[in-house]
Amino acid sequence: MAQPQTNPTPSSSQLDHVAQAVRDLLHQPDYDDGSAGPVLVRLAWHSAGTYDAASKTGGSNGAGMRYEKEGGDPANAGLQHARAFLEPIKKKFSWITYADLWTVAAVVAIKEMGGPEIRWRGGRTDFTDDNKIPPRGRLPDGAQGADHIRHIFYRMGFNDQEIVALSGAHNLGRCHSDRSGFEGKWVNNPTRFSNTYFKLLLVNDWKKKTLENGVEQYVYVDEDMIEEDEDAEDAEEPEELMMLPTDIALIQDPSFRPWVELYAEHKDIFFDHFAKVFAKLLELGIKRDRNGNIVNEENQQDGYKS
Ligand code: DDH
Repeated sequence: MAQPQTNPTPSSSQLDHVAQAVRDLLHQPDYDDGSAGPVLVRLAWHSAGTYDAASKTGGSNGAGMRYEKEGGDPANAGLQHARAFLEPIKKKFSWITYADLWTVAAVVAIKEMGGPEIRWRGGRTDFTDDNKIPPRGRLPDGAQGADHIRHIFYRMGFNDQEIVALSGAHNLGRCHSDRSGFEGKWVNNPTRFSNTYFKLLLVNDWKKKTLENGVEQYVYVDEDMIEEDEDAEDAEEPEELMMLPTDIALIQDPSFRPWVELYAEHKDIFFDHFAKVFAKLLELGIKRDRNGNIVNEENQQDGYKS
């Protein structure tokens, strides 16, 4: 029987260099809210979120988004920006695989944006063709509700608590009408990792709004903020905050909601749970031997018949 392939995890001094290079590129004054961080986090999440526990397919190994089959999935629209941000690092440190780079970049970005320290393990390999890329349609659709969220995340092996904790990543970044069709940010400071998303979910009166493109989302305008701003001479108009239908499902569902309440009240618990569940996310689809090296098993070598 052929020996399984392994790719040793990078040494800590090698990783320090990569981590520093990621920190150095986060500040992007001309991009979105001034940081590459949020889109890097989304890249890591989408690279792992294709996992299917039943067939043990998909997951963070392979960096399949380099191929049209996965990179061209409408669910991944916009993530080419994240990949382009990281390309110079890949060029400089050619020993790191894309799959490791995409996942470690998110961990570095989260920490740098004020989030928790997340355990990261390397050794992922990159696919050399698109045979092992799973079918499209495995990532969540923001227009749907609690049943859909469970269908998608139970498939990956997450429970309700883990789903809510992971969703706290929407403290970061924004929606772009030319990517997902949704528009706007969830919190006022979208480049600072925090539990504000959960607080806003609970305190605000979210109203359904249909955008010009026909997409429905929820919005809230802080009336107090407008009044204060009217007194100020050169007040900028406050930007409407938004929630996806899937975000609102977290406060409507009786099993999700207690976790939203807990995380809104206890930032430390949220950080602890988020760190654990994000580490778990990044390990989806990965099997390690007793030295921690990733074993590329026979079944992962099999291609998909498409
Ligand atoms: Fe998300 N997310 N996400 N998300 N997500 C979007 C942006 C970002 C859903 C839909 C969207 C997670 C879960 C869900 C981030 C991280 C995470 C956008 C906007 C949509 C739509 C894309 C665009 O227009 O650019 C849905 C649905 C779910 C769900 O059902 C639970 C999870 C689990 C994470 C994570 O990281 C753990 C981040 C960060 C962004 C901001 C990206 C950016 O460019 O800014």
